[in-house]
Amino acid sequence: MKQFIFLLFIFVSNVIIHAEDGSRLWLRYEKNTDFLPEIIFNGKHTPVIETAIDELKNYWNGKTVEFLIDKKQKNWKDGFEIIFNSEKTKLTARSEIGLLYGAYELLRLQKTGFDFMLDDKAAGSTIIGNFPKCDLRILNHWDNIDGSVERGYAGHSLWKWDELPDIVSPRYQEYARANASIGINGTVLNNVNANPKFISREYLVKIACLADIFRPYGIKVYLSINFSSPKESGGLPTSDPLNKDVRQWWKDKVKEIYSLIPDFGGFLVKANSEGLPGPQDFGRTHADGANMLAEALEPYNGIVMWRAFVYSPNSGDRAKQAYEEFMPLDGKFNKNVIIQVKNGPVDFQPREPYSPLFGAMQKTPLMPELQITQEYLGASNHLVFLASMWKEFFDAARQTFTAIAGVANVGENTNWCGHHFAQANWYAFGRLAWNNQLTCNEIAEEWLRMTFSNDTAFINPVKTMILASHEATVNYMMPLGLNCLFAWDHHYGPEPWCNIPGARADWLPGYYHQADSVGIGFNRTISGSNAVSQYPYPLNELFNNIKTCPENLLLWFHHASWNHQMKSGRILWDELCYKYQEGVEQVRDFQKTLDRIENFIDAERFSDVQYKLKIQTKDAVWWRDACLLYFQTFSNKPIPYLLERPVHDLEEMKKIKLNMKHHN
Ligand code: GCW
Repeated sequence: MKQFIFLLFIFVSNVIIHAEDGSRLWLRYEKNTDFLPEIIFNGKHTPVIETAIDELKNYWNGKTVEFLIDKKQKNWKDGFEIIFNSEKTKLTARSEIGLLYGAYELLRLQKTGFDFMLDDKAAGSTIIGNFPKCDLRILNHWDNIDGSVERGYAGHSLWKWDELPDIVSPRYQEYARANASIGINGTVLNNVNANPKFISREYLVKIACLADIFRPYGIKVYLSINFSSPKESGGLPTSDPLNKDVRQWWKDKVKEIYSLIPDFGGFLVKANSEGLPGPQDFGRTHADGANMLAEALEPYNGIVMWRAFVYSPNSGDRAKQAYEEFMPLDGKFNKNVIIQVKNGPVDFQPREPYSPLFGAMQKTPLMPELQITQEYLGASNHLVFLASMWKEFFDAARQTFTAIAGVANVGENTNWCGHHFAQANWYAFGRLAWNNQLTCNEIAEEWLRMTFSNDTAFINPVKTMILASHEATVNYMMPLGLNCLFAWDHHYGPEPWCNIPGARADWLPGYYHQADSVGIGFNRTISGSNAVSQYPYPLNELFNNIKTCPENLLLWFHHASWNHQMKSGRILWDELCYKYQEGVEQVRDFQKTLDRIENFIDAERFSDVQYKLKIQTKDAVWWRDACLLYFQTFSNKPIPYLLERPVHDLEEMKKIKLNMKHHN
């Protein structure tokens, strides 16, 4: 009977259907069977070139492709130029990796239905040039030695440390391929909360094995290090960065690493942050610490990515602290140090203003750290297209970057990211790291075409949905500049009331929302913490003035009265209620959108996403009710009568204790 249904299915659909578990990501090319295109290359056949040739031989449906290397095109970086005409396609790059990226571009264009002959008819050929804006496009894995992933929602780590180097999972290569296809060229394999063991010989051998697999895809390996490694694992009495023996220890360690991984990228360091060791433990500065490592790495062209995510409970407004700590060090770092700064001044919240360090540190290269994993955006349950949030950052920070990092959202789940649509965030990170001038619209459309269908009846509504999804989430979680209303231990659901006796104030929601009978929000104006003055003119004045402060950041910068007049004509309290309600309604609309396109996608992915949207809608209602009912205890105002009534009870919601395992 089963067989009969199966045959009937094939007969009716007339196509062979793959298992649609999401494992193929956006790389859903059909393999050439009858005919293999000719790929011409007269230069040296390196592993990267071989990858490029294989990809086109297997998946390019067009005629001959000729590869050319033109070393003179210095400013092309890793980019390429494609000249297409009816006879053959010429792909030129400055280096071998540019050819690989060009090969992926050809496949992308083919898959998304690009008309290669468009210009050809008129001008004889179509020319496409594509050059990256940024050199280092790096994923940061927060993967631990025991296989868990900090803030990971797609299962365990991809890296099987117990098996390596003897057993090599096929997913290592698939991972490298997926990254290369979107221009990512580096990966930090382990958590910034780093176990010193990662740089032991035992682990370096395993890491070298991964580096070998990634190399033909142009991906370099980097490691997070623990600042007290010399003491923890080197047997030295100290890890003081100015101590001669400590410096020598790092030099020897770096030498050992390069003997195993000749193209090793460098170190990522979280130091003197959230209890981790660092140079300040020895009365030294972040620059002293970073420069010691930089000196050891310099002979091999390695770099140090030193994180600026530092704050302490006794140093005033948390949003100001990274700036205060790092600005005085501007110009004091060695040239192979890059300061890695989270996009916002606090911590990957659903919406933050950009970190004022960007643009301010003029003598030190900075790289933004974006979070692809949805620590504060519904984990792998909520559909949130993060490109919208990142574009907001790029537009505001107005700086060119030589490097950019994204905290990865991949794990061993079959579909890699836990939610089919979370794959779009991995994709978007790569594309924006390559060129942050791309629009959300372009990226969303590209991804949808690659991952699902070229049918505009599918693309248009789904694109509208994903482009609205970040704002929708901000609306039902933390509108108007609110932030950090999360539950203490999982950062998934709401706990604006959370108050753990003895806990650090800056780890509790009340520190951020400051709700009282007068109003709500953190006063960061010149009459408050004065964080506004870390921004350049005229932004500082714009943020400082409640009349000109953008309303989507109002409560980030102001403690506004419940009766504050909003641009809509409503008072703040009512506006807050409307925003939460809007978020709920938006997600309900997403459910409708999805149901309408059911016939355009496979049943498996459809039902997975449908299921997740149900969770998201329930969660949106939970967020709305929790926040509004709690804040209502301060505002003492009714929820506007035109709006839906809460369906939860505040006291009941306070009892909810989530076991995050159910949300992975
Ligand atoms: O947002 C916080 C996270 C921590 C993380 C830290 C950081 C890796 O809750 O899990 O630790 O930021 O970025 O260092």
